[in-house]
Amino acid sequence: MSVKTPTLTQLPAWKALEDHYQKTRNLHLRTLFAEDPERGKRLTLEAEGIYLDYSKNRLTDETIKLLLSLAESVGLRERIDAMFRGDKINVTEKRAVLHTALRATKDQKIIVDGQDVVPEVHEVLDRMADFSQRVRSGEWKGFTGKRIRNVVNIGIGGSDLGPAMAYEALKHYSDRNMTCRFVSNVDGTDFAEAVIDLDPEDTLFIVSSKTFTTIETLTNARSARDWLLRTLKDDKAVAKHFVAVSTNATEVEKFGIDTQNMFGFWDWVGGRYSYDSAIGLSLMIAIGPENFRQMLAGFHSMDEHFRTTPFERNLPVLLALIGVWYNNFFGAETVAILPYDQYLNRLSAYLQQLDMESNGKHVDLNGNVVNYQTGPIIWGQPGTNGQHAFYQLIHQGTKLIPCDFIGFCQTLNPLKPHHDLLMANFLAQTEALAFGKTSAEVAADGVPDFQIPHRTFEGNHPTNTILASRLTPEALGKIIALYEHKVFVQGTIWNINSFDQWGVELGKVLANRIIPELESAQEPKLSHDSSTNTLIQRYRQLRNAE
Ligand code: G6Q
Repeated sequence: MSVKTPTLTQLPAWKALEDHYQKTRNLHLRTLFAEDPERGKRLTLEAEGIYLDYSKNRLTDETIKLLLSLAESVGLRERIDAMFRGDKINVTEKRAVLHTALRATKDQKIIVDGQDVVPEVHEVLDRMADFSQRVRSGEWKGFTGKRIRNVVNIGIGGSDLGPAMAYEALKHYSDRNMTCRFVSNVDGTDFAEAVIDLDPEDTLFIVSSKTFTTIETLTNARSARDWLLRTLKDDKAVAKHFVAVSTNATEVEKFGIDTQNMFGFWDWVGGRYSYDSAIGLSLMIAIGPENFRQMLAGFHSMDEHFRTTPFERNLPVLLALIGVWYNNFFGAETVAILPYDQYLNRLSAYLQQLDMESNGKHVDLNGNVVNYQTGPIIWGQPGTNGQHAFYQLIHQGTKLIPCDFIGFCQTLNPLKPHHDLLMANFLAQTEALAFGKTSAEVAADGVPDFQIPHRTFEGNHPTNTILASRLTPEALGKIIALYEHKVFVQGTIWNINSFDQWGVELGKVLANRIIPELESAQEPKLSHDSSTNTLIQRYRQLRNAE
């Protein structure tokens, strides 16, 4: 790990960007487009079937040049090589970061602690494929001999959001004779509603937990076991209705799941980077092994693009640099992810974890508190729904919100005239955000004077447009890898560890002190602050009230 001295904000490349920002901050996209009629063609990039139009950003060729030189001066090339090589770049946990190995081809060699991990990855994938086929074909039967019709993944965070997002995204490719559900919240409502109409005899639970110690997941898994045994009344049924995905065989066994029915992964796969490992088992059962492999091929092609392409033509690098430009120079605090595809309705929730858990850090790799902004707040919803809700603030509020618009040229549900309407909105929004509507234009429409300021649109709101042909498993893999690497590039620039999550670990222990205080029959002796004490007492008094 190279220690960066001087710190980021003292680098000449950073200072040059600061100067450049002062000179260009008021440039309007209207001017930039007027001055360069080719801008919308020029500031684009196509790779691996993904087209990125970054022309509607508040930047010039000089901005890109300076951002690229920032990437060079923080040693990005060296960090990319270190990650792909399996160096232990997750320094606080002393781990390699090798989600890219999960989609490596059989002929690759990736050595961790003296061992090539690629054969193990493929062995697990083959076992997953075999199991998925047996479930899908009906060969794997429930305890009473019925074929499995329902798959319920129990997991949380990285062991939930990925498969849940991808299942929704690839529902078109799923076996519609099966249902697939995801239970994550420790709120019993989540479990209760997920199984309300299911029959235990044809339901398979996949307990997904890297550590197999996460309280939410284990509580849900125990409730699932009770629910199953209430009907099937024989402990032996568990083996037919429960499988586990974990790195912790001891805990899996303790829970009562046969380790024969356990699918492993490795400590070099972070939770939020894990859905293309065995954590994706529910997804593989839903869409089938072949589609899952297509998705991995998509991931891999974006990995190779990222690893080998010069930075100026490198999709994740460019997206990351543009993000840094707004985050660190314009002071933008959030980024909106706006997919124009209903199947991607969980994408922003997924990217929220990927980005915010990775880059929500305030100390650098050397443990020093940073004096610059790190990861942005990620949020969003599919268009066109968001247009009828929060776009108002993006168009006319006081905040700068860079947006990623993601769309597809072909629909999977060709129901005329929907797709053209959807895409007309997709295109119209980025156009309106960039160019707005001047007061003169509003007046020319005959709008009464008192309304003119209210109906004027400043414009100059930056967007990236990401366009692909069709939402296939492969395209999904490419899009997710694009964002994974974008997050990594930004983390590299900010010199932070994008691969630990001590804030999440804290959450896992915080409640432990209060649980016995809520559960005890005796009035507990409380020693929290006065607010927490009073709330605990109030909860204890009211929870059983009529
Ligand atoms: C992801 C995080 C976190 C984790 C969950 C579930 O990067 O570490 O979201 O995935 O807390 O953890 P387990 O898989 O160990 O249950």
